[in-house]
Amino acid sequence: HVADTHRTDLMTITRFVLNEQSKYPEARGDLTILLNHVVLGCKFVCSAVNKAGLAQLLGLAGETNVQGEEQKKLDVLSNEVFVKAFISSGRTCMLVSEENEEAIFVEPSKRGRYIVVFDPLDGSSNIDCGVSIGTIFGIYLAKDKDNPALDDVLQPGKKLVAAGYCMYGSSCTLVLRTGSSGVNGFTLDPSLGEFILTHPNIKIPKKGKIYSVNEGNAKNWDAPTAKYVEDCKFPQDGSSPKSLRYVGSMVADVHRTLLYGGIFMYPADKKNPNGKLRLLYEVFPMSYLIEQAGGQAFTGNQRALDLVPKKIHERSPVFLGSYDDIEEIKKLYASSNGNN
Ligand code: P6P
Repeated sequence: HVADTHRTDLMTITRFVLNEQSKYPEARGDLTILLNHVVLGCKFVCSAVNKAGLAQLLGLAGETNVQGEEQKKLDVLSNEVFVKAFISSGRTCMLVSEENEEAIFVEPSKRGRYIVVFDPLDGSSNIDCGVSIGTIFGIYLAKDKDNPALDDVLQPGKKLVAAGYCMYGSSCTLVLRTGSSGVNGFTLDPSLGEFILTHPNIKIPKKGKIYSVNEGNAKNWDAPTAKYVEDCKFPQDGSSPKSLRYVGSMVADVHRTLLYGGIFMYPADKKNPNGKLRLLYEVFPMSYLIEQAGGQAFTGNQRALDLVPKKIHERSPVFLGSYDDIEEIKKLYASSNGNN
């Protein structure tokens, strides 16, 4: 009976977001409209990414299309689609994209109360080999939509009102946290063109058996990170070693960590004192989701979501995942900071 109900009572992301809105009688539906435009962008990118492999075959990428236009790179195309979708929603006043050096201030006639920080196609260097890639986004509320300022977006991640990612892999999965709900996952049913709720109220396992890091940077790690990884491989307490899983595409590595547990880390190292990942539109949205799912996100010095950005493209080290696993790395940094 349950299976039938599920089949005939489809919970689409559109219905889900509307249900969320109904919990706030005073809500004007602006966030609902904005999220619908996020979903529109994700559907477009999913379709474009799935065709990417055929682009060369069909003579699309790098060639000129029928209008004689140079075929755009997927990440540029994805960025344009999201920028246009957010502006046309009429619910944003500022946008910060990984693809744009400067923040985009929306023209006054189209301004709304929200600010979107996003990476339109993270991990895009993996497209040509078919590895999963994704869109990552976070949504802030502007103080005054008619006078948006950078200060509105240089806010700690704990101020986010919503965040999520869409992973373009064997399936197209959108994971989102908005309003008072928990973390929910939706899978695109291409035959319906709808995202269907497939992972309700995701909770990350309290402890995991997987660590995820680019071991190629081991030469440059600081002592706490090196010690933590050593303990993953040669546990002191006689427990079995953890498994290493590293895709090299943040959305894929974080999605696996969220569902299976364990730890994902991009630490600082001698070459990159702030790590590699961008704070506003990679570290904050993923940390927000992991925390809301019962995990933790740590920078090596503090809770990731407490960090106050000074620049829109600044980087930050990050250790995120299962609550107990992050406790371990926090102890190692605490004792190391204590000794310094
Ligand atoms: P590395 C992809 O380029 C990316 O920005 C993230 O998606 C990913 O987690 C990281 O960089 C991988 O970096 O140095 O391990 O190749």
